[in-house]
Amino acid sequence: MTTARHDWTRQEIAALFDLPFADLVFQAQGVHRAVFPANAVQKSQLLSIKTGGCPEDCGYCAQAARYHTGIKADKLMTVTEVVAAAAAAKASGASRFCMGAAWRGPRDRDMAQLAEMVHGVRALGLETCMTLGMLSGSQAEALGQAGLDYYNHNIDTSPEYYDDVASTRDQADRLETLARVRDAGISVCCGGIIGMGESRTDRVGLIHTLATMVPHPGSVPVNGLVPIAGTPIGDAILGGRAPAIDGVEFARTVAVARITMPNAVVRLSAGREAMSDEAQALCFLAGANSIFVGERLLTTNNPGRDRDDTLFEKLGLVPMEASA
Ligand code: SAM
Ligand code: DTB
Ligand code: SF4
Repeated sequence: MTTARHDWTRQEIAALFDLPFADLVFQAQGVHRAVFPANAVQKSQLLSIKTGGCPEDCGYCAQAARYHTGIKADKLMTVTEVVAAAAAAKASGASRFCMGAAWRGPRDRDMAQLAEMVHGVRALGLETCMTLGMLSGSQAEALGQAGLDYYNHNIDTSPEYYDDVASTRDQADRLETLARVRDAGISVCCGGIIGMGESRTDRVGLIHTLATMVPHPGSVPVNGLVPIAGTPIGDAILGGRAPAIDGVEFARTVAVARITMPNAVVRLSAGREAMSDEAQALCFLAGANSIFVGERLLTTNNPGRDRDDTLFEKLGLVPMEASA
């Protein structure tokens, strides 16, 4: 652990983004090495425990019921199915297991089943994370009591751009859930998506919101947009009406997250399937130290074990052990 600042200004964050690339990455790598083992990258596995049919309108999401994306709605998986998937993930080398549900928020009557999933997955020695949408205070407490290590709830982008991304909720609603998660003693996993047509200023605003949280999120996912046909944002990118992700700009965002939130695990999350090995290597140099492994994220493809084993071998990376 190192002392972390919470008083970052937008100007300071913009100045980091503006640095020559090598200066930025050199600084990020220095911060990284002062806190984390240099070449260790955590392997996390995602499981969609409840897919599709979501009432929200997030403009990037394959699971929003209102967009025609070809994803069919499923009901909540059973505890046995989830624990079996977690055991398989552990056997293939994951040390963290993240369970995602396409809900605006869970129903109170689902909470007992969700708590059992946390118990079952933790008992395997895996670090646990859930992402279930908005939580009430009592729902957050129930998950905390079940021993959930992290709750993922992303702010996605800057406060100014958020209304262009989703209209069925405000970013302020997200911040309220995050406060409830903290109050329940659960570590916060919070980040955003790059490549949704946002500006550099929006990326500065995203990192500024995260880096001024007290405490910082323990875990910061930086997702590269996976453009989904049938969603407003995916169609804009696929149709060339908004710019696709630039690999160097993506690595800059990772570096700025690493420098401003030195103790956080920075996650190179969605979007790796479309990234070259070189682009991913830049992100590791910039301080990313966690990835999702396996062939699927929630509804989209991920590189899979063979490609990632080769990547780890090529770059001399080693898996990070579970801290749970
Ligand atoms: N429904 C819950 C919620 O929105 O909080 C949990 C699941 S939601 C799919 C989890 C996160 O995945 C979103 O907040 C978003 O940041 C990320 N995500 C979803 N679709 C994505 C996409 N097409 N590309 C990149 N990231 C995506
Ligand atoms: C996060 O920030 N990224 C993960 C996890 N949290 C839940 C989700 C990525 C989803 C990518 C699109 C999909 O597979 O549907
Ligand atoms: Fe629903 Fe989450 Fe997708 Fe938004 S990101 S539509 S809340 S599943």
